This record gives sequence, C-alpha cells and structure tokens, in this order.
Amino acid sequence: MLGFVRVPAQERPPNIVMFFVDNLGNGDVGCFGSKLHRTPHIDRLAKEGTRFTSFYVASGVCTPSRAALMTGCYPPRVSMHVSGSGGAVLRPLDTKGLNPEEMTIAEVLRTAGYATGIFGKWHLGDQPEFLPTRQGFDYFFGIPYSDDQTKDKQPETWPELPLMRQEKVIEAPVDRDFLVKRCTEEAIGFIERNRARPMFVYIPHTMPGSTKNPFSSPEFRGKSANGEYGDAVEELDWSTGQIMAALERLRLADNTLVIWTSDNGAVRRTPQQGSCAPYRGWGYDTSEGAMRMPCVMRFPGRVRAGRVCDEVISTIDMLPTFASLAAAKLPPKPIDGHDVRPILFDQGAGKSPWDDVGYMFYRMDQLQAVRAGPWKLYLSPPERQGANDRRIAAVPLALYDVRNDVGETREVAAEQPEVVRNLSQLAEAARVELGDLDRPGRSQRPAGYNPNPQPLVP
Ligand SMILES: [Ca+2]
Repeated sequence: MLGFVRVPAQERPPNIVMFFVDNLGNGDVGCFGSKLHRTPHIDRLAKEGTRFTSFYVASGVCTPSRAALMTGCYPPRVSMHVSGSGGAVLRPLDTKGLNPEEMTIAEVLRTAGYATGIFGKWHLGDQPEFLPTRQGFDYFFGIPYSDDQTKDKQPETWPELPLMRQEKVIEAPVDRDFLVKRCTEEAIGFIERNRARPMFVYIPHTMPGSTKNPFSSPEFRGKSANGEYGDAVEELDWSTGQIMAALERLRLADNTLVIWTSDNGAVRRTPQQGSCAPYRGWGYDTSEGAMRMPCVMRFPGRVRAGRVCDEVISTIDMLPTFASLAAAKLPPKPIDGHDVRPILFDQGAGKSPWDDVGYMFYRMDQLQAVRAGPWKLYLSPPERQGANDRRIAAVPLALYDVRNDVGETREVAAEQPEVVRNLSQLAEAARVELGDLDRPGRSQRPAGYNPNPQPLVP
C-alpha cells in the first residue's frame, strides 16, 4: 500500500512527465467511461492516482491551449488567442509565435536544474526563434505544428510536414503512422540519458490529431473496436505503458508526477469517432466537451490513489504548481494560474481558487463563459461580424450547475439571479485585464512576430 508520506525537502525534486494528447475527448478513455477503447495503462494511472473531473484546458483549440499550458496564462494575456492571420490556430509560416520573452514551464524548471524534453507536437510557432529549443527545452523531437497541416493543403507555400530533432528537419514529409511510436522511443531515450537529474518530460502526442483518419503503427491498425480513431487511442495507451515501464525500470516512478490529459475535446465527425461524454459539445469551442478534459495524475505518496477530485483546476495551474514542486522561481511577469498543490495532494480544505475569481472560457478574442463553484454561465454575446463577412449568431444567456448536472440538461438562469450577477461581475473583471472582442485588455502582452517567415523545409 502507498502511504501518505511527506517527501523530505532535501530530496531531489520530483520528475514531471506530462502527456498532452491531441483532440481526445473525456469519454475516450476507459477510466472516464469509454466502453470502446482499451486503455489499461491509463486506467492503471487512475487506480494508482487521482482522477480529476473538473480539469480544464484554457481553449478548445490547439495553439491557445498549448500556449496557456506553457505559460500559466490565459491565451489572450500572451496574445496567442488568434493566429497571425486572425485564425484560431497557427498555420505553417505563421507570422506569430509564442513570444520568446515569455517564460515557459520548461524555462522555469530549467532554472531549478531540470532536464527538459518535448516529444510530439509544439504548435507555438515554426520560425527558429519560436521553436521549443528557444523556449527552455533541451531536446525537441516531433512536429512543429498539426498533423493535418500538410503541403497538399497549400502546395504553393506550405512545406512538407517536417519531423524535427532539435532545430533540424530530419524527415519531410514525416511518416505519420510512426509518430506516436517514435516519440515514445525518443522520450524513453531521454529519460534514460537524464536519469541522474530531475526532468520535465512533455509528451504532446500528435494523435488522435486533426485528420479524419488518425494514424497508428501497423501493430495497432485495425485492432480496436472504433476504427482508425480507436487504433490511435489504443496506441496512445501503449505509449503510456511504455513510459511507465521505463520509469519503473530506472526506479524513477516513485519520485515522478505523471499527468495524462488532452489539449481539447474530440472533434465532431460523421459518423462519430471520439467522445466527449458525458459532457455537451465537441472540440474547438467553449463547451464542456471542448474544454473539460479527462485528467489523471499519479505521484505515489503525494497524489492519493483511487481518489476522484471534482475541484476546478486548469492547465494554467501547472506552471505555478510545478514551480513550487521544483522550488523554482515564478516568471517575472504576471500569470493567471494558481499553485494547486493543496488540491492535487488533498491537503487542508483543498478548495479551488477558481471558485472565488471565476475560470474564464475564451474562444479566440471573445469571452464566452465563466465557471465558479458548480456554476457555469454562458455569457450572451450579441450577433457580430466574423471573418469573410460571416455573421456569428448571438448566444442566449444560460446558467448550468455543471457539477451536479454535467450534461447541462437544466438551464437555471432565471432561478439564480444572484449567481448570474456574481458570475457576470467576475467576467467583467476578466475583460478589463484580458479583453473581449474589440476591447483590448490592459494586461495583454504581445506575441512574438516574424514579418518574413521562411519554410522549415527548403
Ligand atoms: Ca488540439
């Protein structure tokens, strides 16, 4: 049995291994309810650790979600809420990237002596000054943006999808069938090489990814009960098992915080592929399905085994929490996340700091919803002009108890005027800092900008 033992301060700070898979919904893993996908290794993490059932990403799409995790900030604070051309995510040769002056999790942990590696998809800028190697990562193996951003989409300008090691393209186009397998092998090699140091191993796997036909290696193809999507999910589970086995083999597993989650919910497809059940909505917007993720954490003796925790926490809490674990200094500029160790480790009241200040749901430049305690208020943006003369319809005000009515079946705004008023005030406070539509926020910082982006593959 794992006891509840405090780790003496003089011991080496813990390793942190974080899986951050792409476009996978809450209902896609066994321990969160999937009956379709076999995920024994992720389920084992849940049994040996805690399942977090109100774990949120900070955006329903890739780039802003990843920017938020890396910086501990809401996407608009670091101006990564829209791409250089006003889109939802960065594209190849985007003029934008995460500002090199922002301090990432990797930079924070590196100051505390951590070895830092990223294995998978970056998507925070593909110009040299924006690459992970310039943002605190000692080692990068993977692709600079999404698996669907291939040359055939824009043959005139986009290069073949590059596989990179450090800042070098080693294959283009990359064989996407082997991405999960190769990233797993590279991560294990990194863990072996750095076993004597504390390490941050960030594994943003590229699957199930953004294509209609997710990729998997031959051992997994055709083996699941859910087509190519299920095959990809089961290979992600295999990868989890491989990484855990490596940590155990090297006797590192007991001093490692392992986190397993996704960057945003499963995307709506016909016929259905992924699942965001029991939540409403699909990836890419501010619905619960898009932003409330399956999350398990394992850290023997610290994160309690077999527990389920429904306190609101977010990817933006990871930077300050990891900094505390590593006894590292926080970035000099303000961040939005909180140190949530009391919630992770079930210490004291363990009440979410977001219950008081509200957790904000931005879609690109628009604040669309706020959650505090059990309540999620969908704000009521008026009809507006979108890109290409498209009208974006007005959304009615709606309030749900997303703790007890997770499927949002009962709208209660009229019954709870005080809750509506309180959450509206919290939203207004966020607008002042972070902006909303044409209204700039006073605390927004610029993204990185490259006026003359060059393709990574000549
Ligand atoms: Ca994504």
